Amino acid sequence: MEKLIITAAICGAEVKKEHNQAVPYTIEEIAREAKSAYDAGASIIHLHVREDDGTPTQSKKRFQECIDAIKGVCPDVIIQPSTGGAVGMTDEDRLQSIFVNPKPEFATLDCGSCNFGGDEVFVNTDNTIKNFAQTMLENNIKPEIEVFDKGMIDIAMRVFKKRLLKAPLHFNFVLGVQMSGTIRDLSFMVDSIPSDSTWTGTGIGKTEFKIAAASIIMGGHVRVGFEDNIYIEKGKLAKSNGELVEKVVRIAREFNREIASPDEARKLLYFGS
Ligand code: KMH
Ligand code: ZN
Repeated sequence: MEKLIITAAICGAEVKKEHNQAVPYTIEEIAREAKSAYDAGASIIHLHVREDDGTPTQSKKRFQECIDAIKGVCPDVIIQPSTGGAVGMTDEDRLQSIFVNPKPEFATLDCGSCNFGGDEVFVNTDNTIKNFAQTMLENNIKPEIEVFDKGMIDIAMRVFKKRLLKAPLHFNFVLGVQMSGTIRDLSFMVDSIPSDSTWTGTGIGKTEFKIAAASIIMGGHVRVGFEDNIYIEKGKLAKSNGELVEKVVRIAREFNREIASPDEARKLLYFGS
């Protein structure tokens, strides 16, 4: 089987220090958490940024500062800025994260709207998706298609048919937000994408390591991190993103999946093609 690409979603926009003290807010904390994940085996950092008080922001300046700090401690890591940001942000704000210098190699493209708990709805209209896809295409940024339920694959395929996405596509299946975190749902997603695609499995909350293990066995790639889950095991907070990545590496070893370096991940994901 191919080497395993591990993405670390180190920060997110929703989780707070009140949930786990190690959640990073400052530039130094973001760099510390990125390095812990990279040292443990992550080749991709999925990046949200915060103000020092923890407020989520899509400020280009803050992204630039955080990216420069991460590159200072792990120069070859792939940085994947979020264009999802936080619920309620405008499209214009959300897209600021990709206008850093140099342009990122990779960024998220959320391909539909979904419920985000309580009264929150994460809105991605068809026009938003097309606009974001076109902007990424024009700037030579590979999109990671974020899929919170099956309809989002169908939306992505319609955008693909309009030539706003280039094959081979890369999908990230996020289970446990809208669709449930079951192996049945993961299998259905995997069976629903073009056969030349690559994919990552992300389980939210207590489904994180179940979805990680299933993705490892099924030949996909894995995302873990504080954005998705703050526990290393039931009732025990993770000390760092690195600790979460280490656990994935241990599971992967049991199934003979070697871990991809950032350059190997670039090839496996067909960057530049
Ligand atoms: N924070 C969520 C509202 C992404 O990064 O593209 C959106 C999100 C998806 O996390
Ligand atoms: Zn995110």
